[in-house]
Amino acid sequence: MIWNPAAECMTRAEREALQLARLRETAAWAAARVPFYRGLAGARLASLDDLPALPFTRKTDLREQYPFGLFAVPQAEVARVHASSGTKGKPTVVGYTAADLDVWREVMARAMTAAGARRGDPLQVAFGYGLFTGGLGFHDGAERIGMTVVPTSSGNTARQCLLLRDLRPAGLCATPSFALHIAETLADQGTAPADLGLRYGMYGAEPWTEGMRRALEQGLGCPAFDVYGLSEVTGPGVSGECEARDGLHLADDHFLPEIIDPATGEVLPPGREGELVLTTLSRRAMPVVRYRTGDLTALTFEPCRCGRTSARMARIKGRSDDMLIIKGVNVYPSEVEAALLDVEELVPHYQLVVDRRETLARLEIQVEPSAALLGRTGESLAGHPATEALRQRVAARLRTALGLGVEVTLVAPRTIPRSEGKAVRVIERS
Ligand code: DLL
Repeated sequence: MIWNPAAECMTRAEREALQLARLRETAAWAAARVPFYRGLAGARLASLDDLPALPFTRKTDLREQYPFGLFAVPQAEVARVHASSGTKGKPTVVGYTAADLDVWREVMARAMTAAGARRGDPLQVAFGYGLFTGGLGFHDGAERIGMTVVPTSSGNTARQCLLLRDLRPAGLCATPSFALHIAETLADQGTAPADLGLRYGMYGAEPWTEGMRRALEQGLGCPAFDVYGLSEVTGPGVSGECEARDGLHLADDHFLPEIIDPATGEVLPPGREGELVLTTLSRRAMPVVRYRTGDLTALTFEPCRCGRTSARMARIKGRSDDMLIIKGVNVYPSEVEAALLDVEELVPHYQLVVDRRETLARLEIQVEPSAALLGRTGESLAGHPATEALRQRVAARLRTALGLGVEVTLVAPRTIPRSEGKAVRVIERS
């Protein structure tokens, strides 16, 4: 089912005409109301090809304009604010007019419908509620569809499991790492995935891999769909997977995507991996032009078999600032996850420990083997005869995947801290 066929299935020509009209409106709106964007006044926008001539907006610009410097409407017209977590200094505040919230609900309804959500379905929303856009974004989208919302928010894993069993929601949404923690807890309690009756899971807010998708589908007994977004541009719903699960459909009538080479800023052609840059096309409270997301992906404009005609983006590989440089080799945590989950005996609980105390940074990968592996013999990890052989196999797999020798430590099941939101994958020792 397609939520809004008129918007989601228009021809490329119709889409591009709409994008150009909205881009001009956005540039004029921002130039007239936001000092930071004054330079956009009179920018030449004869076609979409003129977009690369406009300057980028960076995360640092949002920080410098904290809290309201990029707002384009008086405070009284701001219906809601959200904020980024602000792990590095001040948070980034973003604002929405009532009409902006309507657009957000619309794009969420599209992404959730593409994943299988239907009017009347109960949905357990296990994303955090509050300044983070996950909880309220899914909540509002679900209400727009006419679903029955179960707003559990994040955390309290035992209660999440109880409600999944007793309220029998059709869908669950959470970060993939928290969903995995829920699945593991259900298994501990002896609940079989098939007994839950879940029909779909919608996951996002952090990078994840196909291996994680398999683990979630097995652990929760339902297909897993990727939903992407960021607060600077609106929140979840910027893109999401359909039943074909062959890339995430961008709501590109509201968010105009480009891919650039992160080093040079040059625009890259479809299919090439680079940094995603987004321009909002309908946002009024806080338009952003050519926002550098830091997220690495690639675009395709090929038609999808589901009938939607939007641009699609590949699963996010990671953020450029998550990239580690170890002995001159670039390493993304998602590449480590993908390699680890090729090894059947491992579970998706892992951490990258970076030690910078010596001149050359060293990387240690800590990962848990599945409890079943040890359970068969009842032995402890250290004394288990298979441990050293498995460790060597994991190290060899990582060496091939990363092009780098890393230290591997198999840690006892349940020792890596479990996540209730965005998982912390990298620990720095310095
Ligand atoms: O994480 C919005 C969101 C909530 C998306 C719920 C999906 C589901 P922020 O806290 O502003 O917003 O963080 C945005 O998270 O730039 C990406 O680096 C990362 N991210 C979000 N979704 C995905 C995804 C929300 N599906 C930042 N895959 C983004 C990989 C993701 N990374």
